[in-house]
Amino acid sequence: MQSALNKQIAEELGSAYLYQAMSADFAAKNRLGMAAWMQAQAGEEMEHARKIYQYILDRGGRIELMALAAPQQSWESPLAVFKASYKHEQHISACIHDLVKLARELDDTATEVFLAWFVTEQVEEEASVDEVVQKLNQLGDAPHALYMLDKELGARQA
Ligand code: OFO
Repeated sequence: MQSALNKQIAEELGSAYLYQAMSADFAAKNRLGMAAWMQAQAGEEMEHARKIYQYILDRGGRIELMALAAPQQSWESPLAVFKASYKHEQHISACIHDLVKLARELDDTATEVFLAWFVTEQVEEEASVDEVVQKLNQLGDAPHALYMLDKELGARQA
């Protein structure tokens, strides 16, 4: 369980790294609201990693930090970014569900209960990204509408 949780720390830090790269790509293309939204998302991912980190320590376990691969640096459109983010969140949900299964197999009730927060969080994460994907699908490439959406996303509270 400890080894699987350490791998999940790397997944969460990898999520933060990916979203920071998405934020940087938006910033380079002057989509500053979307850049801020992704920056806030990267911050949430760091929090996810810290939660698991602290849990391992609380259980008297050992932290093992792993190498992170460089994320993609550039995307062709805002829709491509948010679609990639949605796909990534589905991957993270699958990782969390695998951790729950493992905790059950090991009869590790404390870890199963700890992971319940992440199960709920993933429902929210997928829904919030999917909402942006749906909006972008409706807007197409209409520049004025994209400008308004950029402003709306920039209002996200971290
Ligand atoms: Fe995006 O929820 Fe963690 O990784």
